[in-house]
Amino acid sequence: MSRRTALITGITGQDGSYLAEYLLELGYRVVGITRRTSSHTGGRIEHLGERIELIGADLLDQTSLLAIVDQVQPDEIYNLAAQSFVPASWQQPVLTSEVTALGVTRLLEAARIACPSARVYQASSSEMFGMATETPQNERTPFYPRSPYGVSKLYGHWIAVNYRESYGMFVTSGILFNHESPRRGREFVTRKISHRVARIAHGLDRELRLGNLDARRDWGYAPDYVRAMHAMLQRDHPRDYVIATGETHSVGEFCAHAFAHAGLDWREHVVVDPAFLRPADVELLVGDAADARRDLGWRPTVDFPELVHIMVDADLALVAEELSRGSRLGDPSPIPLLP
Ligand code: NAP
Ligand code: G4F
Repeated sequence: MSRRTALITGITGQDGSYLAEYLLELGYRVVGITRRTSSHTGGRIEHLGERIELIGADLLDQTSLLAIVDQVQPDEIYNLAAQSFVPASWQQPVLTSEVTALGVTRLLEAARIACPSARVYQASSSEMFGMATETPQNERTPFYPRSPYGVSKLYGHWIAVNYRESYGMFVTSGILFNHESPRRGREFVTRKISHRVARIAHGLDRELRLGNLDARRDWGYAPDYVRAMHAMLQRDHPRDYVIATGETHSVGEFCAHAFAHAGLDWREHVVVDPAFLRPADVELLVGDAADARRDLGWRPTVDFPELVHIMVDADLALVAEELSRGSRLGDPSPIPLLP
Protein backbone atom coordinates (compact mmCIF):
# COMPACT_ATOMS: atom_id res chain seq x y z
CA MET A 1 0.00 0.00 0.00
CA SER A 2 1.34 3.47 -0.86
CA ARG A 3 2.22 5.88 1.94
CA ARG A 4 -0.85 7.75 3.18
CA THR A 5 -0.83 11.53 3.45
CA ALA A 6 -2.33 13.52 6.34
CA LEU A 7 -2.88 17.28 6.31
CA ILE A 8 -3.06 18.86 9.79
CA THR A 9 -4.28 22.36 10.58
CA GLY A 10 -3.17 23.55 14.02
CA ILE A 11 0.03 21.45 13.85
CA THR A 12 1.87 23.96 16.07
CA GLY A 13 -0.67 23.46 18.87
CA GLN A 14 -0.72 20.88 21.67
CA ASP A 15 -2.80 18.27 19.81
CA GLY A 16 -1.28 18.97 16.40
CA SER A 17 2.21 18.20 17.67
CA TYR A 18 1.18 14.89 19.29
CA LEU A 19 -0.90 13.90 16.28
CA ALA A 20 2.00 14.59 13.91
CA GLU A 21 4.26 12.34 16.02
CA TYR A 22 1.65 9.58 16.11
CA LEU A 23 0.99 9.66 12.35
CA LEU A 24 4.74 9.62 11.59
CA GLU A 25 5.02 6.50 13.78
CA LEU A 26 2.25 4.94 11.68
CA GLY A 27 4.20 5.70 8.48
CA TYR A 28 2.19 8.67 7.20
CA ARG A 29 3.51 11.57 5.15
CA VAL A 30 2.56 14.52 7.40
CA VAL A 31 1.90 17.99 6.01
CA GLY A 32 1.08 20.81 8.43
CA ILE A 33 -0.50 24.20 7.90
CA THR A 34 1.25 27.09 9.65
CA ARG A 35 0.12 30.67 9.60
CA ARG A 36 2.21 33.78 9.32
CA THR A 37 2.28 35.29 12.80
CA SER A 38 4.27 38.04 14.45
CA SER A 39 5.77 35.59 16.96
CA HIS A 40 7.45 32.22 16.51
CA THR A 41 5.08 29.42 17.53
CA GLY A 42 6.97 26.35 16.30
CA GLY A 43 8.40 25.21 19.67
CA ARG A 44 6.21 22.11 19.95
CA ILE A 45 7.24 20.69 16.55
CA GLU A 46 10.87 21.79 16.26
CA HIS A 47 12.05 18.28 17.23
CA LEU A 48 10.23 16.76 14.22
CA GLY A 49 12.52 18.69 11.85
CA GLU A 50 12.35 17.58 8.24
CA ARG A 51 10.16 14.59 9.01
CA ILE A 52 7.14 16.85 8.47
CA GLU A 53 6.34 19.35 5.71
CA LEU A 54 5.00 22.80 6.61
CA ILE A 55 3.05 25.02 4.23
CA GLY A 56 1.71 28.51 4.94
CA ALA A 57 -2.08 28.93 5.02
CA ASP A 58 -4.73 30.41 7.30
CA LEU A 59 -8.26 29.36 8.26
CA LEU A 60 -9.23 32.98 7.55
CA ASP A 61 -8.10 32.71 3.94
CA GLN A 62 -10.15 30.56 1.53
CA THR A 63 -7.68 30.77 -1.36
CA SER A 64 -4.75 29.45 0.68
CA LEU A 65 -6.78 26.47 1.94
CA LEU A 66 -8.03 25.58 -1.52
CA ALA A 67 -4.51 25.76 -2.95
CA ILE A 68 -2.99 23.60 -0.22
CA VAL A 69 -5.64 20.86 -0.40
CA ASP A 70 -5.35 20.82 -4.20
CA GLN A 71 -1.56 20.60 -4.03
CA VAL A 72 -1.29 17.96 -1.25
CA GLN A 73 -4.27 15.72 -2.22
CA PRO A 74 -4.43 14.33 1.34
CA ASP A 75 -6.04 11.02 2.29
CA GLU A 76 -6.93 12.49 5.68
CA ILE A 77 -7.46 16.08 6.88
CA TYR A 78 -7.39 16.91 10.60
CA ASN A 79 -8.85 20.33 11.38
CA LEU A 80 -7.32 21.18 14.77
CA ALA A 81 -6.77 24.91 14.20
CA ALA A 82 -8.91 27.26 16.26
CA GLN A 83 -8.92 30.28 18.53
CA SER A 84 -9.16 27.77 21.37
CA PHE A 85 -8.93 29.84 24.57
CA VAL A 86 -12.41 30.40 26.02
CA PRO A 87 -11.78 33.76 27.83
CA ALA A 88 -10.30 35.26 24.64
CA SER A 89 -13.56 34.46 22.88
CA TRP A 90 -15.32 37.18 24.89
CA GLN A 91 -12.53 39.64 24.10
CA GLN A 92 -12.51 38.72 20.39
CA PRO A 93 -15.90 37.17 19.57
CA VAL A 94 -15.85 38.08 15.89
CA LEU A 95 -12.34 36.75 15.30
CA THR A 96 -13.23 33.59 17.24
CA SER A 97 -16.27 33.04 15.00
CA GLU A 98 -14.23 33.71 11.84
CA VAL A 99 -11.56 31.15 12.76
CA THR A 100 -13.30 28.57 14.92
CA ALA A 101 -16.69 28.58 13.15
CA LEU A 102 -16.38 29.85 9.55
CA GLY A 103 -12.85 28.45 9.25
CA VAL A 104 -14.43 24.98 9.28
CA THR A 105 -16.63 25.85 6.32
CA ARG A 106 -13.64 27.24 4.43
CA LEU A 107 -11.69 24.03 4.95
CA LEU A 108 -14.66 21.80 4.06
CA GLU A 109 -15.22 23.83 0.89
CA ALA A 110 -11.56 23.38 -0.03
CA ALA A 111 -11.93 19.61 0.46
CA ARG A 112 -15.24 19.44 -1.42
CA ILE A 113 -13.83 21.29 -4.43
CA ALA A 114 -10.25 20.02 -4.58
CA CYS A 115 -10.21 16.59 -2.88
CA PRO A 116 -13.70 15.31 -2.01
CA SER A 117 -12.44 11.78 -1.27
CA ALA A 118 -10.34 13.04 1.67
CA ARG A 119 -11.54 11.90 5.10
CA VAL A 120 -11.98 14.92 7.38
CA TYR A 121 -11.71 15.10 11.19
CA GLN A 122 -13.25 18.14 12.90
CA ALA A 123 -12.11 19.06 16.44
CA SER A 124 -15.41 19.52 18.26
CA SER A 125 -15.49 20.22 21.98
CA SER A 126 -17.27 19.37 25.22
CA GLU A 127 -17.69 23.16 25.59
CA MET A 128 -20.66 22.68 23.21
CA PHE A 129 -22.52 20.97 26.11
CA GLY A 130 -21.93 24.08 28.24
CA MET A 131 -24.73 24.26 30.80
CA ALA A 132 -25.25 20.54 30.33
CA THR A 133 -28.77 19.20 30.60
CA GLU A 134 -27.65 15.72 31.68
CA THR A 135 -24.67 14.06 33.35
CA PRO A 136 -22.61 12.37 32.02
CA GLN A 137 -22.69 13.79 28.50
CA ASN A 138 -22.74 11.53 25.46
CA GLU A 139 -23.33 11.89 21.69
CA ARG A 140 -27.09 12.30 22.25
CA THR A 141 -26.89 15.00 24.96
CA PRO A 142 -28.39 18.35 23.82
CA PHE A 143 -25.97 21.26 23.36
CA TYR A 144 -26.08 24.53 25.37
CA PRO A 145 -22.87 26.49 24.74
CA ARG A 146 -21.90 29.23 27.23
CA SER A 147 -19.27 31.30 25.40
CA PRO A 148 -18.58 32.69 21.92
CA TYR A 149 -16.03 29.85 21.67
CA GLY A 150 -18.65 27.21 22.49
CA VAL A 151 -21.10 28.71 19.99
CA SER A 152 -18.39 28.77 17.30
CA LYS A 153 -17.49 25.13 17.96
CA LEU A 154 -21.17 24.21 17.69
CA TYR A 155 -21.36 25.90 14.28
CA GLY A 156 -18.26 23.93 13.20
CA HIS A 157 -19.85 20.74 14.50
CA TRP A 158 -23.10 21.20 12.59
CA ILE A 159 -21.48 22.34 9.35
CA ALA A 160 -19.39 19.16 9.48
CA VAL A 161 -22.58 17.09 9.88
CA ASN A 162 -24.10 19.00 6.96
CA TYR A 163 -21.19 18.35 4.58
CA ARG A 164 -21.40 14.66 5.48
CA GLU A 165 -25.14 14.52 4.81
CA SER A 166 -25.30 16.94 1.84
CA TYR A 167 -22.31 15.73 -0.16
CA GLY A 168 -21.70 12.22 1.18
CA MET A 169 -18.21 13.26 2.29
CA PHE A 170 -16.42 11.26 5.01
CA VAL A 171 -16.53 13.93 7.73
CA THR A 172 -16.42 13.04 11.43
CA SER A 173 -16.23 15.11 14.60
CA GLY A 174 -14.60 14.12 17.85
CA ILE A 175 -16.38 15.73 20.80
CA LEU A 176 -13.30 15.83 22.99
CA PHE A 177 -13.36 16.65 26.68
CA ASN A 178 -10.43 18.60 28.18
CA HIS A 179 -7.07 16.97 27.55
CA GLU A 180 -3.80 18.25 28.88
CA SER A 181 -0.05 17.64 28.78
CA PRO A 182 3.26 19.39 29.36
CA ARG A 183 2.67 20.96 25.90
CA ARG A 184 -0.57 22.65 27.01
CA GLY A 185 -0.55 26.44 26.61
CA ARG A 186 0.25 28.21 29.90
CA GLU A 187 -2.99 30.19 29.79
CA PHE A 188 -5.11 27.04 30.38
CA VAL A 189 -5.76 26.27 34.03
CA THR A 190 -3.93 22.92 34.40
CA ARG A 191 -0.71 24.19 32.89
CA LYS A 192 -1.04 27.53 34.67
CA ILE A 193 -1.13 25.52 37.92
CA SER A 194 1.66 23.04 37.12
CA HIS A 195 3.99 25.77 35.88
CA ARG A 196 3.39 28.04 38.87
CA VAL A 197 3.81 25.11 41.29
CA ALA A 198 7.22 24.51 39.72
CA ARG A 199 8.21 28.16 40.08
CA ILE A 200 7.04 28.24 43.72
CA ALA A 201 8.91 24.99 44.45
CA HIS A 202 12.07 26.57 43.03
CA GLY A 203 11.57 29.69 45.17
CA LEU A 204 10.78 32.00 42.23
CA ASP A 205 7.17 32.86 43.21
CA ARG A 206 4.89 32.61 46.22
CA GLU A 207 1.39 33.00 44.86
CA LEU A 208 -0.98 31.49 42.26
CA ARG A 209 -4.01 33.63 41.35
CA LEU A 210 -6.99 31.72 39.97
CA GLY A 211 -10.70 32.21 39.26
CA ASN A 212 -13.41 29.59 39.75
CA LEU A 213 -11.96 26.80 41.92
CA ASP A 214 -15.23 24.85 41.93
CA ALA A 215 -15.48 24.33 38.15
CA ARG A 216 -15.25 20.62 37.35
CA ARG A 217 -13.71 19.11 34.23
CA ASP A 218 -13.12 15.67 32.76
CA TRP A 219 -9.33 15.91 32.25
CA GLY A 220 -7.45 13.37 30.13
CA TYR A 221 -3.96 13.07 28.62
CA ALA A 222 -3.54 14.61 25.15
CA PRO A 223 -1.44 11.80 23.55
CA ASP A 224 -4.31 9.37 24.33
CA TYR A 225 -6.79 11.66 22.58
CA VAL A 226 -4.93 11.96 19.26
CA ARG A 227 -5.12 8.16 18.90
CA ALA A 228 -8.91 8.49 18.98
CA MET A 229 -8.85 11.13 16.21
CA HIS A 230 -7.01 8.76 13.89
CA ALA A 231 -9.20 5.78 14.82
CA MET A 232 -12.36 7.75 13.92
CA LEU A 233 -11.11 8.23 10.36
CA GLN A 234 -10.45 4.47 9.93
CA ARG A 235 -14.12 3.45 10.38
CA ASP A 236 -16.21 2.15 7.45
CA HIS A 237 -18.83 4.87 8.01
CA PRO A 238 -18.35 8.36 9.48
CA ARG A 239 -20.04 9.35 12.74
CA ASP A 240 -19.24 11.55 15.73
CA TYR A 241 -17.79 10.31 19.03
CA VAL A 242 -17.40 11.61 22.59
CA ILE A 243 -13.85 11.10 23.91
CA ALA A 244 -13.48 11.42 27.70
CA THR A 245 -12.19 9.65 30.80
CA GLY A 246 -15.58 9.50 32.58
CA GLU A 247 -14.13 11.12 35.74
CA THR A 248 -14.60 14.70 36.86
CA HIS A 249 -12.46 16.79 39.24
CA SER A 250 -12.55 20.40 40.38
CA VAL A 251 -9.89 23.06 39.74
CA GLY A 252 -9.33 23.04 43.52
CA GLU A 253 -8.64 19.29 43.46
CA PHE A 254 -6.14 19.80 40.63
CA CYS A 255 -4.39 22.40 42.79
CA ALA A 256 -4.35 20.14 45.84
CA HIS A 257 -2.75 17.25 43.89
CA ALA A 258 -0.28 19.46 42.04
CA PHE A 259 1.03 21.32 45.12
CA ALA A 260 1.14 18.11 47.20
CA HIS A 261 3.22 16.41 44.49
CA ALA A 262 5.83 19.16 44.91
CA GLY A 263 5.66 18.88 48.73
CA LEU A 264 3.61 22.09 49.13
CA ASP A 265 0.26 22.97 50.73
CA TRP A 266 -1.95 24.64 48.10
CA ARG A 267 -3.91 26.65 50.72
CA GLU A 268 -0.75 28.63 51.50
CA HIS A 269 -0.32 29.76 47.89
CA VAL A 270 -3.62 29.88 45.96
CA VAL A 271 -5.48 33.21 45.91
CA VAL A 272 -8.92 33.60 44.33
CA ASP A 273 -8.84 36.64 42.05
CA PRO A 274 -12.14 37.86 40.51
CA ALA A 275 -10.15 39.00 37.45
CA PHE A 276 -10.04 35.35 36.37
CA LEU A 277 -13.79 34.71 36.67
CA ARG A 278 -15.67 34.41 33.36
CA PRO A 279 -18.86 36.22 32.31
CA ALA A 280 -20.44 32.75 32.21
CA ASP A 281 -18.70 29.51 33.16
CA VAL A 282 -19.26 25.84 32.45
CA GLU A 283 -19.56 24.38 35.94
CA LEU A 284 -19.52 20.61 35.36
CA LEU A 285 -18.36 18.43 32.50
CA VAL A 286 -18.00 14.66 32.53
CA GLY A 287 -18.15 12.51 29.42
CA ASP A 288 -19.45 9.05 28.61
CA ALA A 289 -17.17 7.54 25.95
CA ALA A 290 -18.95 4.14 25.81
CA ASP A 291 -19.50 4.35 22.03
CA ALA A 292 -15.80 5.06 21.38
CA ARG A 293 -14.84 2.18 23.67
CA ARG A 294 -17.14 -0.18 21.80
CA ASP A 295 -16.47 0.93 18.18
CA LEU A 296 -12.90 2.22 18.31
CA GLY A 297 -11.51 0.12 21.16
CA TRP A 298 -10.36 3.46 22.62
CA ARG A 299 -9.45 3.79 26.30
CA PRO A 300 -7.47 6.41 28.23
CA THR A 301 -4.12 5.15 29.59
CA VAL A 302 -3.41 7.97 32.07
CA ASP A 303 -5.63 8.70 35.09
CA PHE A 304 -6.08 12.01 36.92
CA PRO A 305 -3.31 11.70 39.58
CA GLU A 306 -0.84 10.48 36.94
CA LEU A 307 -1.74 13.37 34.61
CA VAL A 308 -1.08 15.88 37.39
CA HIS A 309 2.23 14.22 38.22
CA ILE A 310 3.35 14.17 34.55
CA MET A 311 2.62 17.89 34.21
CA VAL A 312 4.20 18.96 37.50
CA ASP A 313 7.31 16.82 36.93
CA ALA A 314 7.73 18.26 33.42
CA ASP A 315 7.46 21.84 34.69
CA LEU A 316 9.80 21.19 37.64
CA ALA A 317 12.37 19.95 35.10
CA LEU A 318 11.69 22.87 32.75
CA VAL A 319 12.14 25.53 35.45
CA ALA A 320 15.26 23.77 36.76
CA GLU A 321 16.72 23.79 33.25
CA GLU A 322 15.86 27.47 32.78
CA LEU A 323 17.54 28.23 36.11
CA SER A 324 20.67 26.32 35.18
CA ARG A 325 20.84 28.20 31.86
CA GLY A 326 20.32 31.49 33.72
CA SER A 327 17.59 32.37 31.21
CA ARG A 328 14.89 34.97 31.73
CA LEU A 329 12.80 33.90 34.70
CA GLY A 330 9.93 36.35 34.66
CA ASP A 331 6.58 34.55 34.39
CA PRO A 332 6.15 34.14 30.64
CA SER A 333 2.35 33.59 30.66
CA PRO A 334 1.68 35.06 27.23
CA ILE A 335 -2.03 35.94 27.13
CA PRO A 336 -3.66 38.35 29.60
CA LEU A 337 -7.08 37.17 30.76
CA LEU A 338 -10.23 39.27 30.94
CA PRO A 339 -9.85 42.26 33.23
P1 NAP B 1 -4.02 24.98 20.71
O1 NAP B 1 -2.81 24.41 21.40
O2 NAP B 1 -4.55 26.28 21.15
O3 NAP B 1 -3.64 25.09 19.14
C1 NAP B 1 -4.43 25.83 18.26
C2 NAP B 1 -3.79 25.80 16.89
O4 NAP B 1 -4.61 26.55 15.96
C3 NAP B 1 -2.38 26.42 16.81
O5 NAP B 1 -1.59 25.60 15.98
C4 NAP B 1 -2.63 27.77 16.13
O6 NAP B 1 -1.52 28.24 15.39
C5 NAP B 1 -3.75 27.36 15.18
N1 NAP B 1 -4.48 28.51 14.65
C6 NAP B 1 -5.11 29.49 15.34
N2 NAP B 1 -5.69 30.37 14.50
C7 NAP B 1 -5.42 29.94 13.22
C8 NAP B 1 -5.74 30.42 11.94
N3 NAP B 1 -6.43 31.53 11.75
N4 NAP B 1 -5.33 29.71 10.86
C9 NAP B 1 -4.59 28.59 11.01
N5 NAP B 1 -4.23 28.09 12.23
C10 NAP B 1 -4.65 28.76 13.32
O7 NAP B 1 -5.22 23.94 20.73
P2 NAP B 1 -5.24 22.38 21.17
O8 NAP B 1 -5.41 22.29 22.64
O9 NAP B 1 -4.13 21.68 20.50
O10 NAP B 1 -6.63 21.94 20.54
C11 NAP B 1 -6.73 21.49 19.19
C12 NAP B 1 -8.17 21.67 18.72
O11 NAP B 1 -9.05 20.90 19.53
C13 NAP B 1 -8.70 23.10 18.78
O12 NAP B 1 -9.59 23.26 17.71
C14 NAP B 1 -9.46 23.14 20.10
O13 NAP B 1 -10.46 24.14 20.05
C15 NAP B 1 -10.04 21.74 20.12
N6 NAP B 1 -10.30 21.15 21.44
C16 NAP B 1 -9.30 21.14 22.38
C17 NAP B 1 -9.54 20.52 23.59
C18 NAP B 1 -8.47 20.45 24.65
O14 NAP B 1 -8.80 20.15 25.81
N7 NAP B 1 -7.21 20.69 24.31
C19 NAP B 1 -10.78 19.90 23.84
C20 NAP B 1 -11.75 19.92 22.84
C21 NAP B 1 -11.50 20.54 21.63
P3 NAP B 1 -0.40 29.25 16.03
O15 NAP B 1 0.65 28.36 16.62
O16 NAP B 1 0.05 30.01 14.82
O17 NAP B 1 -1.09 30.11 17.05
O1 G4F C 1 -8.31 25.34 31.35
P1 G4F C 1 -9.46 26.17 30.90
O2 G4F C 1 -9.14 27.53 30.39
O3 G4F C 1 -10.22 25.29 29.84
P2 G4F C 1 -11.74 25.30 29.26
O4 G4F C 1 -12.36 26.63 29.39
O5 G4F C 1 -12.45 24.15 29.89
O6 G4F C 1 -11.49 25.04 27.71
C1 G4F C 1 -10.58 24.04 27.27
O7 G4F C 1 -11.25 22.82 27.15
C2 G4F C 1 -12.30 22.80 26.15
C3 G4F C 1 -12.93 21.39 26.17
O8 G4F C 1 -13.98 21.38 27.11
C4 G4F C 1 -11.69 23.12 24.81
F1 G4F C 1 -12.64 23.05 23.84
C5 G4F C 1 -11.06 24.50 24.86
O9 G4F C 1 -10.42 24.77 23.60
C6 G4F C 1 -9.99 24.51 25.94
O10 G4F C 1 -8.95 23.64 25.55
O11 G4F C 1 -10.50 26.35 32.12
C7 G4F C 1 -11.03 25.26 32.83
C8 G4F C 1 -11.80 25.76 34.05
C9 G4F C 1 -12.83 26.85 33.74
O12 G4F C 1 -14.06 26.56 34.37
C10 G4F C 1 -12.25 28.11 34.35
O13 G4F C 1 -13.23 29.04 34.83
O14 G4F C 1 -10.88 26.35 34.94
C11 G4F C 1 -11.44 27.52 35.48
N1 G4F C 1 -10.38 28.42 35.96
C12 G4F C 1 -10.25 28.87 37.23
N2 G4F C 1 -9.22 29.72 37.32
C13 G4F C 1 -9.43 29.00 35.20
C14 G4F C 1 -8.69 29.81 36.06
N3 G4F C 1 -9.13 28.89 33.88
C15 G4F C 1 -8.07 29.57 33.41
N4 G4F C 1 -7.73 29.43 32.10
N5 G4F C 1 -7.32 30.39 34.22
C16 G4F C 1 -7.60 30.57 35.57
O15 G4F C 1 -6.93 31.31 36.27
